[in-house]
Amino acid sequence: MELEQHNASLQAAHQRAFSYISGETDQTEAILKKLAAFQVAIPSWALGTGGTRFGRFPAGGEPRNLEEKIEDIGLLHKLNQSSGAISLHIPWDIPSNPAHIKALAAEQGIRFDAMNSNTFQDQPGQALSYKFGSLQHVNKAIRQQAIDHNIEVIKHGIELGSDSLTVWLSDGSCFPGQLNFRQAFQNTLEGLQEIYKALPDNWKVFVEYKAFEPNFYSTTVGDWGQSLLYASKLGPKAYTLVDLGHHLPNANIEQIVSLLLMEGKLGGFHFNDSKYGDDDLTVGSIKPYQLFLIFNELVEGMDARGMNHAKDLGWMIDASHNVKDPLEDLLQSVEAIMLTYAQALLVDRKKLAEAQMNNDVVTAQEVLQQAFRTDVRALVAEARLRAGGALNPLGYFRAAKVREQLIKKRGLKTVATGL
Ligand SMILES: [Mn+2]
Repeated sequence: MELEQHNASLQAAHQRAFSYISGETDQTEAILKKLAAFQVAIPSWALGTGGTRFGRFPAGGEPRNLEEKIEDIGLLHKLNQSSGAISLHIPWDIPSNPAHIKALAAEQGIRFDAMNSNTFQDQPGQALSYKFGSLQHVNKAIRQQAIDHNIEVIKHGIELGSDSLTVWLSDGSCFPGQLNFRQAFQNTLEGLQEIYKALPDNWKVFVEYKAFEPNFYSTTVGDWGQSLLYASKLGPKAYTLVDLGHHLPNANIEQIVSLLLMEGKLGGFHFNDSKYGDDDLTVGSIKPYQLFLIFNELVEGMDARGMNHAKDLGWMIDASHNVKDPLEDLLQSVEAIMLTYAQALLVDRKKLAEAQMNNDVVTAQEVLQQAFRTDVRALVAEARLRAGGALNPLGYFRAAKVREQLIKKRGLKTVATGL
């Protein structure tokens, strides 16, 4: 089935819905422009079926190498026109021929977003073990190995045209007494300072925090306070990265986002959803209103600082799942992000500010929920259509039997690198 044919079959229904929503706002064209510019990076580890420590059930036709991962993202981007970036994980996806990989990505309209280092597991042939941490380690040689790895990741990123590094450390402790907290912090800070020195002038480093797991008593970058402390001590190229699944239950993430933006220290975002912990479920599948409140703060905070929504923060998905087709799941995640962004753009900011000034709590809630309860699907679809995408990416994916074709080409029992 051709894309044009798919779009033509849905055009009449789409036009009805689009006319309705266009009549609800005088911002239609401005919103469509912002939606078209907004791109979400797909992580190289989300293209295959994720597993748990209990099992893994491959979908079939999964990408066998970096080239095929880029092909898959190209496919997503062709359909939704909002996935024009990839976030690479090293060493799972070391480009053996960077010029070739860069050209391949450019062909598909994909750029390289933040690079991700990995000092949370030992690689085959690795000299020293990260069992008791990496940058926090009591052994200087192990800290140095972790620093060297991060510098290596920066070099790979430079070759590909990336301009940021995300550092997530699993460092921490599982039992009281295991660590001297201050020593662990100082070691980690010194390591990050060495990595920071290796950053090109136009690069950023994102310090990602996580409350717990795999360490269950303390985490050395455990919350936004600790991340902000590192980022502040490091300097202007260092920022905090918020991963939606990395908080303690019921944390007010929208408030964290608001204050980090106020301080100019919010660097990037990892989207996913969760019910219990770092569940890494499809974006918007569990708590869509929370996602809306977060986007509301993002839009308000970025506008207050005159930031470019599309370019000034790193937007990435960080999810992994066990039961869905990974590509269908990513289409759902990107769609949820675009819908929520569109809703946040619809918030009547003037009315909200007035309600806040008057302590009119009821109106403040009404303003937010008015936007949240607006069906913006036709707005997002129109932006996608104008950019050359599919009116219904998921519908097209199934109608065109994309997974079946991938299985035919790649086989049923393939496993994506890193999984
Ligand atoms: Mn993450």
